[in-house]
Amino acid sequence: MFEQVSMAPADPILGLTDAFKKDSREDKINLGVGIYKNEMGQTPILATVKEAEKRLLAEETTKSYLTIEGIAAFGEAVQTLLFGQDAEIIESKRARTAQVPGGTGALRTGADFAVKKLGIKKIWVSNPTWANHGNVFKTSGLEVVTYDYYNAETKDLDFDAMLASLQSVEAGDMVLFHGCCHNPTGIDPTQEQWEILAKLIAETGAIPFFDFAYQGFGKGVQEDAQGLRVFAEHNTELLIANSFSKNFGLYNERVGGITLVAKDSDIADAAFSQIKAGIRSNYSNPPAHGAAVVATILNDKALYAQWEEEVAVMRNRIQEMRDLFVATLKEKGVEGDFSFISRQLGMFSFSGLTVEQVNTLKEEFGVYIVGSGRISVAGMTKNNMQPLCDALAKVI
Ligand code: PLP
Ligand code: TYF
Repeated sequence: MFEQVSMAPADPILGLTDAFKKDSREDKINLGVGIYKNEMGQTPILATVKEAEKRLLAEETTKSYLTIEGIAAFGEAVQTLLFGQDAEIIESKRARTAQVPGGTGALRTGADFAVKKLGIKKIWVSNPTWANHGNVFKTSGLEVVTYDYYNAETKDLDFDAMLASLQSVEAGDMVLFHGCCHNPTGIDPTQEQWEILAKLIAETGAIPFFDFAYQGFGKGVQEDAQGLRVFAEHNTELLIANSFSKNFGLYNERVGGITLVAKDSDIADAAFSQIKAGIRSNYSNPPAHGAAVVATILNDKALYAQWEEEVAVMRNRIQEMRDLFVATLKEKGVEGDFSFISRQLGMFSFSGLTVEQVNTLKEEFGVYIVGSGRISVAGMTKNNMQPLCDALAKVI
């Protein structure tokens, strides 16, 4: 029967990585996939992760199954990271967290729950958004519609247009927000804008779903949670999909959390039992190693402090590359104001490059950028900055 099946389209981002690997040019530059690279162009293992792994190797006594929801200390640590120390949500036991395989696993688990147990039919996502959002939500059975987000002219958030499209949200819909470091634009709402959005969504009776894949990459671990925390003040029900792929560099360990917040603890228990039932019928229970590493670090005062430093190093290096990129383009006399790149947050910048320019960069200069013009700033280094900006000077 398999001969009836046609070839699936390549993932636009992962397909680019494949093409990059096949490129034999030595001076090729990969600004495609959102993976952090250090000044040497490497994606290193964090020192805190190495230390936690050393401890786990010495102390682990069993490889027996975890529970469906995973390591309890992991779930508690996730909630503290999301809502803050001593948050009301935690004190009143209104949140439940399941350890899941990555942010993607969290999105899928949340979407399955929304469709099967809440009867939700439609999810609103920003235009543009991460390419995989549509895949995940459609596979869960949701209709995916978009709200306006980006103003290509001002290279900023089009907040008025965003509010105007969100006027059409109805009770029983779900609305996805990027907790911070919006992928692909690098543009987040301000504190005041989060307030307005939080109140608006509360009035609609829709469920807010936060995708939180870059906590710590924007302004800081606590600062980046402000939008979510404002939403939690105005909305008694929430779903949050968080990923530890980037901020712990645990990409291939597949570590994330799905957290639900309910009106009270009893409602949370019943709702969470259905999330667990969904997991049971999907992959039964999560892999242990990555989450054990995260729990070890987040629950140890010294390791936590060191981890925050390590996240700050990654965040600051990206910001430094943003500023250097803007300065180098100017130095080379490239026309236009690129200062918006310094203002954007997280791994990505929406460059405004056209598909033709992106193609020329790849074919003639070995510079790999996603077709949308999204640049992974995390792939820039002091070493590749000159050739990168020379190439850009030629195509712009
Ligand atoms: N959400 C967004 C916005 C992302 O950019 C990513 C990864 O790049 C994810 C979710 C998925 O994260 P994970 O790799 O943990 O599945
Ligand atoms: O660069 C991005 O936006 C992501 C990266 O399983 C990514 O698509 C790659 C593989 C994966 C999840 C995310």
